[in-house]
Amino acid sequence: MAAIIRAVPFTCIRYPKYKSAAIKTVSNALQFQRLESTSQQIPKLEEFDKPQFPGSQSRWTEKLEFVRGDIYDGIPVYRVMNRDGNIIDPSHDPKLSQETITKLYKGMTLLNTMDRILYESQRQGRISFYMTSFGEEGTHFGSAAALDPQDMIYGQYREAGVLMYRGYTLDQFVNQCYGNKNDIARGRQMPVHYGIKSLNFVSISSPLATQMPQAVGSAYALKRSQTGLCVICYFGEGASSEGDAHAALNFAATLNCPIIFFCRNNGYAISTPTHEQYKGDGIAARGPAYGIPSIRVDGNDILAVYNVTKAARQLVVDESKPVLIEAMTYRIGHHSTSDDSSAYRSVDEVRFWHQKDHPISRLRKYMENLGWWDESKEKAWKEETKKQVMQTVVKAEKLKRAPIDEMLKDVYDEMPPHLKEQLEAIKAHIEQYHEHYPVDNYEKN
Ligand SMILES: Cc1ncc(C[n+]2csc(CCOP(=O)(O)OP(=O)(O)O)c2C)c(N)n1
Ligand SMILES: [Mg+2]
Repeated sequence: MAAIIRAVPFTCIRYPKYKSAAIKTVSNALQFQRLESTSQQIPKLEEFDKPQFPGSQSRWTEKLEFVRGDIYDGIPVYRVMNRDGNIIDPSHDPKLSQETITKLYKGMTLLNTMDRILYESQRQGRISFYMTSFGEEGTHFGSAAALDPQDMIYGQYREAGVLMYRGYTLDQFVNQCYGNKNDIARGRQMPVHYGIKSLNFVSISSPLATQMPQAVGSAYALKRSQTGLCVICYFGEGASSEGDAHAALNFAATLNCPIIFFCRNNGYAISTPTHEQYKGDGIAARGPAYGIPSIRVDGNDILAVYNVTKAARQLVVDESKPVLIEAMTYRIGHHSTSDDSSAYRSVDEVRFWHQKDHPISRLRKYMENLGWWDESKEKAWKEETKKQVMQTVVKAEKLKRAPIDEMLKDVYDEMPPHLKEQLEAIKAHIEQYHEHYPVDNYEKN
């Protein structure tokens, strides 16, 4: 009896899952003390014959077996629509209104047009760098639509659609890529390294996975302030191989942080295909090892991405714990303007995804099935988007760059003496050799 009671708190602390059984056992035992004369059974001591090692939740075995990576078929891919845009199980149709679906479709296609034009701008030497999101539009818009606008977003760099859904304007995108005086970052970031406080979108930084522990820190702060909000952190499957990814997942799990880890598995980390990146069942399979509820979703099915992110948000906020989503998709474009993917993958492979499994065409089929979209609307909208983006680019190109003085500002609240000195030296140098610098392209102070 005494042994049983002593064992209970010990078991509960380490293994919360046994808590209710243990509490029941104790109350049974206590009852037994009071009802000695009845025939009630003392619980079997074998119930507690489980390994007591701190940090394990398993049972004993006498079989000598290695746990292999191929013990199961893999985590299934959740989908709502088939490739023809038909809903498979009507109970999973989120039944978004025509207005919402049209907004999502228009956003995805606008992003697509903006990507084409800014990609070409880089090829023509008008901007220094660009990254497209071709083929991944469903992951951006499907997830963004399921969030609260106040939820904090940490991106990797290929999530322009999330920002577009939040309300970042074409002017803001294009000014950032041109690094002109109207760019919020005043030209001090590489193109596509967007960031905007008012939309709760933290500035992009290129070193892979650095956003992940930072996002967990934000989520921890949100948990402490009890706002009912959460963080979503986007990252590529390539970034998941960074040590920072491990640190982030483990901290989020152990500190019970309200964060959605959203992995875009697009098949490549630049030229490295997934089969050379990892040997396990993708990224979702890592979640349970961290104690994180995880799910895999068809990233080319915007409705599935929406459902999964919405459910994840609910879980994250209600239970204050992280969730891991692995959205399966395909990077149709080159990694960036610094890459030529024909060196490491076939044209046929890319064509398959472009023609047979594209998130935009799938949503279009869904809309056409409902009579919400047709060829003439498509044609008019395509022309409209092209016009809008071209006009924005023309405007952005005419704008000067921010004054040279701005270059070293905003790093510190107050500029320290060593930066002041450097700034004076830069200005004196440009003054002396002004004929070698395009000084007229910069706004005067
Ligand atoms: C720490 C670090 N290592 C390497 C790089 C170079 N790099 C930039 S993007 C990239 C691939 C990332 O792939 P993934 O996370 O799958 O994202 P995707 O580009 O496919 O969207 C690499 C290796 C980097 N930016 N940072
Ligand atoms: Mg990738």
